[in-house]
Amino acid sequence: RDERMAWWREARFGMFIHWGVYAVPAGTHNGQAIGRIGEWIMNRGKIPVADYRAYAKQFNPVKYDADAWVRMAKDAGMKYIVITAKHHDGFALFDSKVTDWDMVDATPYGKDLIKPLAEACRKHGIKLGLYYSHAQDWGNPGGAVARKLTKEGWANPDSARIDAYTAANSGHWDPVQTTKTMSQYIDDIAVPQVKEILTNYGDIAVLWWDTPTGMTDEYAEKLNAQLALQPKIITNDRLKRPNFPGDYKTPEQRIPKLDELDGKDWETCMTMNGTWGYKSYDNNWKSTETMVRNLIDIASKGGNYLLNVGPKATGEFPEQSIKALKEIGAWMKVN
Ligand code: FUL
Repeated sequence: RDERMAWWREARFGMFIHWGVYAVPAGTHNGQAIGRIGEWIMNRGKIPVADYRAYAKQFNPVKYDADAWVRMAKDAGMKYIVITAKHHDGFALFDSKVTDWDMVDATPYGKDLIKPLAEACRKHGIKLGLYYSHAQDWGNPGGAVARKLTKEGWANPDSARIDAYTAANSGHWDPVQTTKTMSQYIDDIAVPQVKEILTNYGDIAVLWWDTPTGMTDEYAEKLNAQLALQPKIITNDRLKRPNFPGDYKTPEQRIPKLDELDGKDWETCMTMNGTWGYKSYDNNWKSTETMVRNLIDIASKGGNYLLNVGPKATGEFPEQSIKALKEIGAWMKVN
């Protein structure tokens, strides 16, 4: 394990990328601003599966330049990239043979987005990790749904009825979502897709599981077994708690205090503004100074900093992210 972890322990700094169909609505659905993090818009807005799928028809990132993305990460001093191969909306950025809810089949762009990124990472000596939402999947039948209720209710005029429905259906809001069991979803979608992402893109350095909603040890075992396809891979701690601790812990949006450290490896993931997935009107940007201070704080405590970029549907990074990456890179060069 120490051997597998060696590069990661020295890396200190990586780029998280949250990219998917949610970059199209970018925080607004039917003229209504949907609260909180952008990649949750389908759930927060209780958008029916068919309506959300319509957004994919507008996902045409013709300005996507994987090489430029990797260079921006590298110039900022980052050593690895972790991108959302599939987030909770179930949409695969890669070419998946087990569903048509993917980049190749559901969008006008029609091309795998992971492939060019894997190639660019290899070319520039940057490690590539893949985030995969293994339990939650709101777009493929049978996937789990975590409920994130708030005091004000759902951002939907019909929220009372929908609330009653989700309460009775484990968080699901569209009958299509429950046409399969979770066990079927694990066998038909999650396991084969993890196989796909660990087979088709060369070396994958990290598998970043997320939100173990509804997971059993049996499901986790099936998914975990796929890691054998990449003998050098490392994983985070989100496959299933507590029996699958993975290789490192993942404090989210926070830096552990000194007395919380227990000798285990850890990585703080953090947004540059208030959202992971792109939201057109989120201007709550951290200053570059704050981000550099965070990096110093984290590195001095022995952790890694996974700093997020939420690209637009066009394939471009937000201007503020580009600027921050440049400024962090300038600081890294003199220190
Ligand atoms: C969370 C997810 O629910 C968020 O959407 C985001 O991906 C974050 C890094 O992990 O648990």
